[in-house]
Amino acid sequence: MSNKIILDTDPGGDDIFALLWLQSLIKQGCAELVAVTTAQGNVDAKTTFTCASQILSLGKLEQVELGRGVVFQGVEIADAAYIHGVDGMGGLSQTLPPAKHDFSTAPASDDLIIDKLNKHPGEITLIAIAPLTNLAAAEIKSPGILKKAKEIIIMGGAFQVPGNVTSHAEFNIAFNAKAAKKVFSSRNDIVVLPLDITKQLIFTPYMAEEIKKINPQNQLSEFILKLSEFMTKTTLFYRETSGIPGFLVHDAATIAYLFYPETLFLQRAKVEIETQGNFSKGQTIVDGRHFAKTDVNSWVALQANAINLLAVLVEDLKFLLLP
Ligand SMILES: [Ca+2]
Repeated sequence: MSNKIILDTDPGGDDIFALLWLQSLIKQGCAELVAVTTAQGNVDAKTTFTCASQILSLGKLEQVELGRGVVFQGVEIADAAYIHGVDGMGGLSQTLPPAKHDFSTAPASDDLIIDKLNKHPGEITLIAIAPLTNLAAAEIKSPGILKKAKEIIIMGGAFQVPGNVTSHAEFNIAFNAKAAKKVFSSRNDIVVLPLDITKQLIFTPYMAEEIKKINPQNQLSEFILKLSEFMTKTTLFYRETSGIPGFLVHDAATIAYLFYPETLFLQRAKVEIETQGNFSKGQTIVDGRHFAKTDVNSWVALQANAINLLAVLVEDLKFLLLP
């Protein structure tokens, strides 16, 4: 039986790796992509939409419905074009087939989430690898809708490590902290993949070269290699990998949780979102003291088997490239 999935995404280099990994699992018959809902985040809503459409076309998934991101007016932090390129994919959009989906007529991402969850209550896993604006908008429009997901898996937060946009906050949460708070109060079993583990997930150009050997003539092989090289360059500049040549595939951790849970260790916790603090806005907090865990809302991954996680990612991307 395959997993029905909605991917909420703001591509983004690491989003693209999550989406390609998912495409391999679809090819293997393990997953079914019900819709992709794009979000404003790494770059603006129209650019993430176009980027996602191009990646879907590249994987011959242009029939998958694509939502346009709900625009959040109160953004206080810069987008992440400095890491991912102005097109969200290191300038490589020119090399891909044009977008097949039309932004002007596309459904809003929150409406698409509401529609799909109502049609398949309890069946769809919602994977959120972007700021949580779309999910929160869906919950505000249709209170209780997020409970109709089979499971919600989020890449976001930083608990025992520094943040990546401020000293204490991670991008997806800090971009729209109030939206994050809304989503975390929607149910008691949110799965969280924070920077604590994604900082260990360094994908290297060497891995991309190994993948390319499987089918060097395939357009996707070259795309994976070029994207890896671009992301590695910006990542080294911003010192995200302690000088190791590679880049962090944060968002891919969500796919690992769903299909290779043996690579992650999770802790039951009540995750709180700081929406006020002068210095800590967007921080994710759990109480680590030895008290009864009342009112828990999440499962948080704080340890990972990074070597095996990256190994299965590489092997699945190889499978995707097989003719
Ligand atoms: Ca993302």
